[in-house]
Amino acid sequence: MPDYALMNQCIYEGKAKEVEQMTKDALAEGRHFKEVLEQGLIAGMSVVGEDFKHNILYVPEVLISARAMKAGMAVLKPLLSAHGPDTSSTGRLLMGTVRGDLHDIGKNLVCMMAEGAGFVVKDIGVDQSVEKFQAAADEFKPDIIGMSALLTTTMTYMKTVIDGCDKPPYDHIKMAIGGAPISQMFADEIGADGYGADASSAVDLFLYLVGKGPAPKAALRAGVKPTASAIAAARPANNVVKYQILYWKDLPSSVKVWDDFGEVKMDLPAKFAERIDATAQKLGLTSGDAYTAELHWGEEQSRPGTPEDVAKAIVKELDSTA
Ligand code: B12
Repeated sequence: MPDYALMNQCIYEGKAKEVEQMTKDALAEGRHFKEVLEQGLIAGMSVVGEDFKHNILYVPEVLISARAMKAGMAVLKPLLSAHGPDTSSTGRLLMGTVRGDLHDIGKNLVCMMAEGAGFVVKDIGVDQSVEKFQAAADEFKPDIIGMSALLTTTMTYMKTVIDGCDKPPYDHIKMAIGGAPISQMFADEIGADGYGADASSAVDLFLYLVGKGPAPKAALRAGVKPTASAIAAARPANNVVKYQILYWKDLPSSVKVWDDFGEVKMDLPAKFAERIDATAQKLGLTSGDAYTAELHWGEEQSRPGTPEDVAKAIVKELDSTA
């Protein structure tokens, strides 16, 4: 019997090679590919999804887990496609980033998490026109079309795709949207069926749209969590926190600070992201994989104070030296 608990743990820790080997071993042992998919891969990724939802894991860690799951999926893919359209799947999701937009890290993450939840996913990539979405829908027959946009200049194109799919044979397909500049208000404005603020709310939304989950609660972006006064009172006066800075190459991007009572994550001001963007483009590290490969946490350090105060102080210091 394969050690599925260990396989789940390897996905959580992002051990791609181990996941790939364990998937191969499970099949060689004669286990059904669906069992390996559900108990080995999907179960592992769902723990990652839950921890991401509760801010225990952050985007870079989830990306690393997603890569590990992808390594296992690559082994199962030929078997999955050999069995034709999977009628027992959770649903069929067609995903793409809209025309003019090359950002795909968030989209890829949503695809991996949706696969992890049992959806059959077709990802048509970045810079996709309404005609390309329609052509892919003709062939793939999705229940949901998911669109991603990261630029205020490209998000408006989502309406073009929605309008283009508001006629037979596409009008039964649910239209979901997401990306950093997107909000529920924008989704309502352009007639989308739903919006997801992050990968785990995206999966909740997709489940709802195929009638397999409850209506998602109003999507809110995770920010600095309000700290209950009871927690503040429990902190000793000489409290010490730990912190780490997230870097892209040697460029800082965000900071996380925690103690026994809570954790805070803060992004640095927009100019830091702009600098990272410019450097990534100059170096040609623009594909999702090449870009994420450069993300890493700096060493763990400590300071006196509360997570909120220390996070604010570090952001201020980095800002003043930039
Ligand atoms: C990485 C990055 C890049 C990389 C992209 C690499 C890649 N292959 O994706 C590179 C360097 C190529 C790049 C280029 C550019 N970028 Co850029 N980039 C970013 C950056 C730093 C991070 C984006 C990201 O990956 N976030 C992490 C992912 C996981 O989050 P996410 O995409 O939001 O996805 C989550 C949710 O939104 C949701 N979601 C996403 N899609 C979907 C879909 C559905 C259906 C659902 C339900 C949910 C959902 O779930 C995801 C997972 O949790 C942001 C800054 C920032 N902090 O956001 C700027 C940023 C988006 N970029 C920006 C800009 C301006 C550009 C450039 C125009 C720069 C330039 N001057 O050339 C170019 C544009 C290229 C183009 N035509 O697209 C601006 C956008 C400003 C604006 N409001 O329009 C930002 C905000 C930086 C800034 N402050 O200036 N960029």
